[in-house]
Amino acid sequence: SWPTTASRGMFFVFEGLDRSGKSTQSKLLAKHLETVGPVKWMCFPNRETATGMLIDLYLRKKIDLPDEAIHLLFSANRWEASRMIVDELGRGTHVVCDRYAFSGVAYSAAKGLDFEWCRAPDVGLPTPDGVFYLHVTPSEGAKRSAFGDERYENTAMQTRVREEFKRPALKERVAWRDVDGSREVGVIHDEIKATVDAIRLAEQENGHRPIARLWV
Ligand code: NYM
Ligand code: MG
Repeated sequence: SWPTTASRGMFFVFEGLDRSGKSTQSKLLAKHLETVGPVKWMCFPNRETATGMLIDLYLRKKIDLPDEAIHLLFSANRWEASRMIVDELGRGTHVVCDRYAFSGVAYSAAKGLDFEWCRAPDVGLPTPDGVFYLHVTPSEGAKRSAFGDERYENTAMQTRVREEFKRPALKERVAWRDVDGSREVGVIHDEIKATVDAIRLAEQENGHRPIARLWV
């Protein structure tokens, strides 16, 4: 595990398909946590960094890359930020993240890459204290605004990604929570807020556990 101080920030991740409400909910949680202390909101891919610029070109179909190569770039994009995440948590800042390694594995495995091969490069990243998986039924998803025209934003791909997100190996030693994302924004937020506050209280009472490494 990573070295940490006695009191650290908590690390929460939002996962789900495109259009599942991750951005909305992660920003609402960040706003809620700001009432108790400093918060850092982040998203993956972070398109601003060196690897992120290539990822952005790939997603916008400006460049082509082998499935394996883009998979490793997505993972590298997280490793670029890993030290910063650990440092922020150590400083007592809560970190809220829109997508993480779980998207990395689910989207690449959905293209046919071997699941364990996909998981390997992300092994050892800082583990979140809670993952909220926002799930929407295909029929609810269809009611939402149309997909954009980035890579992966089509029904066939989303259907395959949904299946990959169900794999138990993705959730091994991970505080994973399925959240019904078909409901109203405020209802979903209230449920997540209650869960997060319970996790924070338990940590305060039992003492903070060190930041574990993912899938180790
Ligand atoms: N995506 C995201 C991956 O394929 N692998 C990853 O590791 C991550 C973090 O990028 N369709 C895909 C999922 C999305 C796309 O993300 C861009 P967003 O959150 O839609 O901007
Ligand atoms: Mg998207």
